[in-house]
Parts: sequence; structure tokens; C-alpha cells
Amino acid sequence: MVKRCSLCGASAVTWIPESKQYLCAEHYLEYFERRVLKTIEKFRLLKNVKKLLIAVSGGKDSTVLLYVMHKFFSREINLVGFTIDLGIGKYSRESTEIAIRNYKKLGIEYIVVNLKRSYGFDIDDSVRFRKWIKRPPCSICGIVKRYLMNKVALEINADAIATGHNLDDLALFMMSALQGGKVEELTKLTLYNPSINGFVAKIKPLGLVSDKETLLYALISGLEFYEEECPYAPQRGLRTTIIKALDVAENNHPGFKRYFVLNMIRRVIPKLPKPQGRIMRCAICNMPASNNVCSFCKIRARINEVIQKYRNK
Ligand code: Q46
Ligand code: ZN
Ligand code: ZN
Repeated sequence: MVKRCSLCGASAVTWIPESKQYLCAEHYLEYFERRVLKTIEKFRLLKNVKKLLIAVSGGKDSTVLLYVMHKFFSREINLVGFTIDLGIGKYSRESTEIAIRNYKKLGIEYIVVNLKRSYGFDIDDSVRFRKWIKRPPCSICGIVKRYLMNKVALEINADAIATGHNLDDLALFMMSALQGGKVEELTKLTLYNPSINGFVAKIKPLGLVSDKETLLYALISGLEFYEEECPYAPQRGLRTTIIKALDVAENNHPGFKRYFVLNMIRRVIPKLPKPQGRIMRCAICNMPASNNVCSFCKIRARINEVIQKYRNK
């Protein structure tokens, strides 16, 4: 039997277990946008933001973020897209091309940094020379993304950086941080991280919509996004177990992830001690750092050194 939209009777595309509603395509788009706009309003994510850097990988989350921000805020906020070509073979080539096509389609100003061209190494190098670098690609990739996002945001005087992290990402990060007792990491897992010690403020407008909801929004809206996963994404281990456990909890108790994340953001994280960062400047690049030399410059120097030494091995 064809299910009907609980609001208008048209044929339904989805069921929202939390509100026990079937929704048609049109009402689903409205529902999703309302959720994102409510998050932005409730958590005052765009307060005093006149220029916003939007980090776009070309995947579904950041593409939806770009599209929604453009649809609702392009008249009042100067939006600038930002993409890093990380040098992960076909994954980076194609996702970067898609990001650029979307910027052009929407008429959004954008910046693309090619890691290899600008800094002499890329993520594939870190894998090729892993034996000597001894660090997983995702850890290097995380340092690169955080550093370049902040650097570019400072250079263009952006008031904040928006990232496409969704509810599932936040629930996973929170569970992992809790499990590992990483209190300092937990304090950063909010929807709004204020500007502190030379780091530009960060916002997560999709932080209360799930992975599935974001995918459905992208599909119904006909957005072009890169569908394949990064080849270095971990396939096993604790991370995967936590994802599965969270999915079981969500299936048995619809809304579990949303309540968990909201309770963490509202009740738990504000009670944690604030990180006591000092303002330091990296001796090499002069960017804000927690040590004499920032993590990016350290890893850049190490990988370039290894490339020089072992390139023919
Ligand atoms: S891009 Fe980078 Fe992810 Fe690929 S290397 Fe890991 S962190 S998995 S979001
Ligand atoms: Zn409807
Ligand atoms: Zn540095």
C-alpha cells in the first residue's frame, strides 16, 4: 500500500519515527530545512557573522550545508566556499571537481588549496611513506584540515567556519571521547565553538540532523555530491563498533542520538572545565599554536624530509 504524507496526502517518501509522520518530498525538504534553521537560531550560530567560510569536501554533508546556507543566507552573509585537494587519488580529484561545480552553479566565491602544490606533500605520500612517518593518514589529514581551514579563514577575515558534521558524527565523536576519557576533546564537541586564542569560531549547522536525513535531502534536491567513501576511512575497530551500537540504540529508541547529543551539549559539556590554552605563535608559520612549532609545520617538515630521503626506495 502506498503510504501518504501525514500533512498533505501526497505519496510519502519517508517516515519520521520521532514525530510519527509520513512525509512527501516537498514536506520532507521543509522539515529538514526547518530543523537546520532552528538549530542555527536556537544556538545563535550566525550571531555577528558577516563573512562565513564553508568547508566543502564535495561529499553529501558539506554539499547540503553549502546549498542550505546559500538558499537562506546568501543575501545577508558573504559566503566563501573552501576545499582542500588532499591528494587522495581519484577520491580527491573527483570530489574537488564536484565541489567546484557546485560553487559555480550557485555562484559562490570559493578557494581551493592543493596540498601537494602548496606544501610539497599530500595524504597519499603519508601512506606511501607510512613506514617512516608512523602516523595514520586520518590523523595527518585532521591536522591538515584544521590548520588550513583556520589559516584561510584568518586570511580572508571570516567571522566563522562552517563544517558539515552531522548528528551521527557528533554522537560518534562524543561516545569515543567519553570512552577514551578525553575531556578536552569533549569540550570542543558543541555546535558553536567561539573564537579563542587566534582560532576562528567554528559552527556545525547540520549537527542535529542525521546522516540518513542529510542523504535524503541531497537526493530529493537533486544535488550533485561525491558518493564514494575515502579509501583510508577506517573499516574496522572501535569506531565501527560504536557506530553500530548507536544505530541499535536509535532503532530501538527513535530520537536516541538527538537526545544524547543535545543532553551532552546542554547539560554535560558546559559543566566541564574550559581548556586553558595559551596564545602562542608557530616559529615557522606564525599561525596560532599550542607549542613552539605548530602540528602542521611539524608534520609537513617530517613528511618532506622522508620524501627526500626515501623517494627512490
Ligand atoms: S578524508 Fe582524511 Fe577522512 Fe580520508 S584520510 Fe581519513 S580523515 S577518511 S573524513
Ligand atoms: Zn506532503
Ligand atoms: Zn606552523
